[in-house]
Amino acid sequence: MSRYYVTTPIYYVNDAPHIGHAYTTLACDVLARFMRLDGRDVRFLTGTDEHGQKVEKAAAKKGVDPQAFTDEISQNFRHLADAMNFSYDDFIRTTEPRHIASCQAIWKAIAKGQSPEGRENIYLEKYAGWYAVRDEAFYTEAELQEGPRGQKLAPTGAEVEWVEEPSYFFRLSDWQDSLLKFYQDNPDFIAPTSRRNEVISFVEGGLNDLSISRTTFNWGVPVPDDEEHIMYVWLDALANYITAVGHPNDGNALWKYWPADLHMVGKDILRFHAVYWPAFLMAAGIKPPKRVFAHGWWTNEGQKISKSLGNVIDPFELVDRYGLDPFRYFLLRQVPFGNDGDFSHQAIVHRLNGDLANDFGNLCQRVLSMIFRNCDGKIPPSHEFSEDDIAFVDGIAASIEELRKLMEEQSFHQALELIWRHVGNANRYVDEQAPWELRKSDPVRMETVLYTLAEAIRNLALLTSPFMPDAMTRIFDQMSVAATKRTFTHLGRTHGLAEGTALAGKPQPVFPRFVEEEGA
Ligand code: ME8
Repeated sequence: MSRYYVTTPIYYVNDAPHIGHAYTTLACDVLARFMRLDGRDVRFLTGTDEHGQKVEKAAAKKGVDPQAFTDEISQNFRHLADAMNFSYDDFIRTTEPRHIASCQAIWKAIAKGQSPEGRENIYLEKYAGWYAVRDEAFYTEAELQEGPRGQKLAPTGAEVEWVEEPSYFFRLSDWQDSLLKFYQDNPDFIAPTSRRNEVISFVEGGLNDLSISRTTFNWGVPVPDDEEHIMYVWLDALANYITAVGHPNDGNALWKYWPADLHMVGKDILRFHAVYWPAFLMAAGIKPPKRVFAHGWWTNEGQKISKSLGNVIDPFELVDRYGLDPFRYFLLRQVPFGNDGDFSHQAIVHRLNGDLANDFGNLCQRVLSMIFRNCDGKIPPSHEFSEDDIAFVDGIAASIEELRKLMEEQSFHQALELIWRHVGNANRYVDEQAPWELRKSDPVRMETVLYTLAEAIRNLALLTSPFMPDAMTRIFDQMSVAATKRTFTHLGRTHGLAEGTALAGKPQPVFPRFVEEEGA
């Protein structure tokens, strides 16, 4: 069975989860669910990034010990995963013993190897330069900008501070050619293409060696054989992807999942994943991942989302207000994946009432109610299909080929557009065939039409279920589709609906319209 290993970034536990975290993990969840339904052996990893100065400072601000602080905040990300129905297989925390062992092992492997220029990969020096705690990143003087109060800012807008301390360095500069060759040999490694080009020109511009240890605070993984130093939080964090599949224990059965098929990240952290991470891995003698996709940024009604602006979007509230699946649908349908997107309540209501309630919801409700009323509550016999009936249902099932391609490219919005073209066809088919008229004039044909539509709905629900698993489960339940028949092998006509199967009762709308409350 072909394997599929997909990962989310591990989120900093300095703050409450917000819409951005929900978005990235949702994209991975949809991929994981799609691949499972398609018969693949899936591993889906998420978790929390718990070391570093940023987390240490957040804990100190609350007057709590960092371990107690991370224990508490990490739970909030699990709660988000539950609230969003994320089907992760493993939730890693970087403070776990398995991860500390893995970090120290990758450090040792890097230190043991040599750079392509035949030099040691890790050497001890002093770091004197700029550091942004918010980004947990080092910046050169040339990269800095002046803020409104004359202060120095990183290109991300984060405040920087001057740091001078003994530090181990990773000889990144020696890995430039190897990285460029790797990008060339693996054209799908970085997506979308515009981001790939950015990374390549950054690497072509020359790489500085990277400071990979800190000495002025303690909240991190100790450097092997030098207890004065803790590992740079990004080396620690990136290693989570191999820890979770069994590194450094070579005999671990989970290692079969490496290299990962996809690291899903936001565009803010692409450089860490597409430059530093493959260089660390190559230096440690481990294969780099197959692909990194950097998606875009959500803003709130046109404004950057930030705690100081007080416009952070709470995913728990949105799930409560609009329902889980409409929210999941909106996030992946509204914005071409890879682009930035703007959140607005108006836009989500529009999607919910249009695409979901009017288009998909109405289709199901109309058809299932007609079956319930006119066919004794049972899936009617199909009798004889017309060529159009066959083309209509087979067309839906055949779109799996195109969907596979779109999912491999992470084109979620196009995948949904494609499914919704078939939803549109199905609604047109209802109108053209007018089964309510056939009831008197040709009841046998009415049964064929309703059977065909039931099959269409079942196939549409299968294709949609990675995106909206709960709502589609409700549709399958209403139609009494056997639990074992809810995978992609059951796409197609007559592969899942037995004639004469009783519906599970009077059909209920799956996507009720959203009605704005008075004064809301
Ligand atoms: O960077 N729009 O963690 P983090 C879209 N711990 N996505 C957003 C977003 C927004 N407005 N805001 C955040 C870290 N994200 C590191 C990662 S991985 C080895 C270590 C998402 O908590 C997006 O995926 O700051 C972004 O890359 C991630 O949250 C950053 O999460």
